[in-house]
Amino acid sequence: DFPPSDSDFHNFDELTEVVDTTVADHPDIAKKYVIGSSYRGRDIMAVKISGNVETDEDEPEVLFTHSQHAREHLTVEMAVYLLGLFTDEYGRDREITDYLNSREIWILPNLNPDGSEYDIVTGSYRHWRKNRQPNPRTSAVGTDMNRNWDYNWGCCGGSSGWPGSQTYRGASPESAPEVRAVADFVRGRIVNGEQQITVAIDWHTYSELILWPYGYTYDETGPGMTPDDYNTHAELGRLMARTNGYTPEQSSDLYITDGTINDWLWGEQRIFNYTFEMYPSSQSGGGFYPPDEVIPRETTRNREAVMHLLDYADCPQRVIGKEA
Ligand code: 0X9
Ligand code: CA
Ligand code: CA
Ligand code: ZN
Repeated sequence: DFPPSDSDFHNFDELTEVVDTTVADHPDIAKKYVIGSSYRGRDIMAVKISGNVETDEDEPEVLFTHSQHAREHLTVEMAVYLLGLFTDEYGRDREITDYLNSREIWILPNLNPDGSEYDIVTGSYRHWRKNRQPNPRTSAVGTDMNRNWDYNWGCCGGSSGWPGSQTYRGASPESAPEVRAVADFVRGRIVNGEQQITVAIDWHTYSELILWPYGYTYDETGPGMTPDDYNTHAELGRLMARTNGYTPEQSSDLYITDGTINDWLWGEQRIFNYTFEMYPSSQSGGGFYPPDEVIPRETTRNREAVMHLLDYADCPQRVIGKEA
């Protein structure tokens, strides 16, 4: 489990309990789905939150994915925070009530439960990043899920073909069962030929950044990314960054990656999307392991950014004064 001094963090059983309690207490607006299993058989959960949650209404859908990387435990706390925020404030906070009555929100609170548990099971942190899928003909375990997505997979020197690497891209795109489950879920949100999800955030730590695609190239525009697409990403990214003090930039300004969820969500699904790298800004704030005392402050810090994302879900291009 987590060390006693960090007991406010939720391990996977505790997260599951939060999800189950949340949907039990708010059955009209919150519903749990199990969209697949991890390599070791743990549930990949999705929670839908919306007015009339039982009905698939024709409302823009918003996706939050958390914890692709095992050691980035603060992102699970961000999911716990959002679950509580949306359900507790529905019918109380006017803005949240209006958003939940006009959008359908999907929170996937832990994409990599095997990795999360492996990281904490000894009681001391192991700095684990990847999933826990074995690789044939080597003792090196794990695929970096955020290099395993099926868009320009392994194209550009932004991942490794060596199983021992922290950024091992896997044997083939979607070879990680967790990535495959989430990709199938997102593809499943195509209704009558139209992707229902319009905007998304994939939560990571750390560095306090808001990143937008593409990550595989330094170019701003390219195949499938017009100047309007780029400027929409950039303007909404900057708008959100003004509320939380993170630094907004294109993903590749940090470093080149290939096979990330960001590039796939845009390149294949045309979902406007961001990587949020949460607290701290640098190693001195605790790196991947900040103390649990910071959880309330550093999750609440992203409330207004999330509200902006929900606001623009009906038409992200509105942020640059265009109607799509
Ligand atoms: O490398 C990653 O997958 C992300 N950073 S992390 O430290 N959380 O591992 C960043 C992904 C965003 N894409 C690029 N930076 N190109
Ligand atoms: Ca609804
Ligand atoms: Ca819908
Ligand atoms: Zn990460």
